[in-house]
Amino acid sequence: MTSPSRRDLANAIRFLTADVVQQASSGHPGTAMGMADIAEVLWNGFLKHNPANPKWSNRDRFVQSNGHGSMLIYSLLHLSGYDLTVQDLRDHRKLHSKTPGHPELGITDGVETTTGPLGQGFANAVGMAFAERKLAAEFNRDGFPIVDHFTYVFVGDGCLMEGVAQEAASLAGSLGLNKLIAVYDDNNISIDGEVGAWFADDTAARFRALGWNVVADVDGHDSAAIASAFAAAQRSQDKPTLICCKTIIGFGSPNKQGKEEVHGSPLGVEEVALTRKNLGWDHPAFFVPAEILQGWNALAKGAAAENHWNELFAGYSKRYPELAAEFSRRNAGELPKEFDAVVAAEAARILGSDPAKQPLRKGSNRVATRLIETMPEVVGGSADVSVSTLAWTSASRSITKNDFTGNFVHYGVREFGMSAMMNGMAAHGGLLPYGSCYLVFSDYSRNAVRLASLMGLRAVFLYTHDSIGVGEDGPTHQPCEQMLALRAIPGMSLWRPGSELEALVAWEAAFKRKGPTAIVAARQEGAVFAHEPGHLAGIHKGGYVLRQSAGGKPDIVLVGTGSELAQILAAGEQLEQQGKSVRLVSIPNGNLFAAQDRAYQDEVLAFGTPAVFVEAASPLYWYQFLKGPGTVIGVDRFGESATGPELYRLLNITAERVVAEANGLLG
Ligand SMILES: Cc1ncc(C[n+]2csc(CCOP(=O)(O)OP(=O)(O)O)c2C)c(N)n1
Ligand SMILES: [Mg+2]
Repeated sequence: MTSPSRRDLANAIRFLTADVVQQASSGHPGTAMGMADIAEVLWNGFLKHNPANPKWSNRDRFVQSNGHGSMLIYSLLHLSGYDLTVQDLRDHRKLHSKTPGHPELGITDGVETTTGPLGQGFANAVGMAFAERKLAAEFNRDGFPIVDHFTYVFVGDGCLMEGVAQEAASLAGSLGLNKLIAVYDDNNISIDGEVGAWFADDTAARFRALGWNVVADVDGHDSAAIASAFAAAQRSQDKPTLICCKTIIGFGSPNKQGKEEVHGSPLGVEEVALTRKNLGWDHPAFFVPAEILQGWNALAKGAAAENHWNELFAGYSKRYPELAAEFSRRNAGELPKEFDAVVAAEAARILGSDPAKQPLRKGSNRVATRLIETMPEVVGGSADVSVSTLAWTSASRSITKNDFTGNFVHYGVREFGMSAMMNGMAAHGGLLPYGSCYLVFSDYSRNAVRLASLMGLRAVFLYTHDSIGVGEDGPTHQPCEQMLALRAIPGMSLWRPGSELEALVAWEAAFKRKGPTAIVAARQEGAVFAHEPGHLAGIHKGGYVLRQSAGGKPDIVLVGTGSELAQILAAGEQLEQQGKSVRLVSIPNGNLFAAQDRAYQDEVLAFGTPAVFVEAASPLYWYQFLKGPGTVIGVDRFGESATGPELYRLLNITAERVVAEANGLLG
C-alpha cells in the first residue's frame, strides 16, 4: 500500500469536520477545511508535542485563535493521538462534551487556551512566547536548553481586524519574540462576505512595520511552500514571524468553497457527498483509514521527544539541583516554601505598628513588594502607568528586548493587550503575572479579564485611581460602574482594601487563588485606624466586624469598603456620641463575603438591623446584602473635575450623610 499523500492526510481533517458539523447541524466547517493543509504540515512536520502528555513543559504551544473553526484543532488532537475519540468529535457542541463550540482550556487535553473571542488567542500566544523567552532566560544553562519551544498561532481575518491583536503584535515586535510564529488564514472571507470592503489593509506591510519577519504570499494549499515557510520562520533570530497564507475557505466543496456561507453553517448532505467526490474521499462518514491514521499518529514521535528532554532535564538536575527543583516548583504552580511565613511576618509588622495616614495604593505597594521579593515567578507590569499605579516596586526590574532576566513588563498603553498577554503567560505555566492600569480603563480589557475567570487562570489585575477620589482629572478618569462590572464576572474575586492589612490579605489570596483577582487600590488616603489580630480571619472571609459599640446588639450597622471606611468610622463616632450602639463592617471583597455561608453573613451584618452601605461607586452591587431596612450611599452619575474632597462633598458621600441616613432609618 502506498503511503498517504499530504493531501490525503489533510482531507481527514476536512471530512471529520464536514461530517461532524453536518451531523451536529451546527458549527463552522469552512475554516478547518481551508486551513487543513497548513495544519497538516505544521503538526506532522514541525510541531513538537507528546499526545500522551499534554502537559509536558517543553512542548510547543499551539493556539487556534480563530476558535470558531474549532473542528480543526479537535480533528488534529484526535488524529495525532490525544485522548479524544471519534465519539467525542461526534458530540461536538453538545452539553458536557469534550468538544464544545469553541476550544476551552481545561475541557480538552491539548487545548492551550480558550479561544473564540477573536484576536485574544493571538494575544495569548504572544504571552506564551513571552513566557518561554522569560523562563529560558532564567533557567537555561550552557548545554541545557530546558526551556526551548515555539509558540504557533493560527489567525483569520477577524483576529487581525481586532485591535487587541494589533496591541499584542506591536509589543511582540518590540520585544523581538522570535519563537512566535503566526499563520494568517488569508481567505478573503468573514461572516458578512468578501472582506475587501472593510479590511483592505496590506497586512504583510503592517506586520513588517511592527518589526515582524513576514513570509508573504504563501499558497496555503501547497504543502511544500507551507513547509518552507515554517522552516524560514523557525530560523528567525530576532523577530516574530507572520506567515501569510492564501487559502480557500471550505476548500473542496465544489459549490460552496470561497463563499461566506461555508463559514458558519453545515455544507448540507448533498454538498458533503459532492465534496467527497471532488476530493476523491470515498470513505464513510467519521471513518479514517488505518494508513491515514498511522500517518498522523504522533505518539511515538512525541514519546521520543519527551524522553530526549527528560534525559536533558536529568542531567540538568544533577548539575543544577536547586535550579531544577525551582523549575519544577514553578511549573507545578506551587508557592515558595517561605510564602506563608513572609505573609505572617508582614501581618505582624502591620499589627505591631501605629497606623499612618497614607494613600491606599502605597500600603498595597508595600505588602506586594515584600511578597514579590520572595517570588521570582511573579512578572509585573503596567499599561504605561507603572509609577502612578505603583505596580512598579523596589523589587521590580524592567524586561527589555535584550534582557529578559527582569520581572517587569512595560506593556505600553495597551490595557487589553496586556491583560490578554497575561492570560497567555498564566496558561503557559511557570509565571504568575500581575498587570496594572487605572480602574476606569479596566473596561478596555474587560473581555480578557472575563476569559481569565472562565479559564480559572491565576492572574492579578491591579487597578488604582479607584473612584471620584481621583479628583481633578475629571469624569473621564473617575470610575463609577467598573467595580460593579468586574464583580459581575462569574468567579471573579475583587478586593477593594481599606487598609494595609486588608491589602496584604488581598495579595496573599490573589497569589494563592486558582482564578483571577482584581485588586482595587485608591490613590487617595485611607482612614487611619488600628486593626486587631482577630480581623485577619474576617478579612479572609471577605467581610467582618471592624468595630462594635460596647454592650450587645447594635442599633445600626454601617458598612464600607476601601477609602470609605473613613466615612463610616467618623459617622460611627458621631452616632455613638448620640447614644446609639453602632457596628462597623468592612467588606473588602463582596464576592468572597457573598460566598460565605448565610449564617456568617447574617452574623456580621446583624441580620435585621438597619444598615447603611457606603462605597464611592455604583450602589447597585450592595443591595443584594440589604436584607432588612437600609440604604446604599454611592455614585450613580459621572463625576466632575475638582479635587477629591470637593467631589465627595458634591456627591454627598460624607460622614454627615451617613449619620443622617442612619438617623432616618432609626426614626
Ligand atoms: C470579538 C469577536 N467578535 C465577533 C465574533 C463573531 N465572529 C465569529 S467568526 C467571525 C468572522 C471571522 O472572520 P475570519 O476570521 O476571517 O474567519 P473565517 O470565516 O475566514 O474562518 C465573527 C465576526 C467573535 N467570535 N469574536
Ligand atoms: Mg477569513
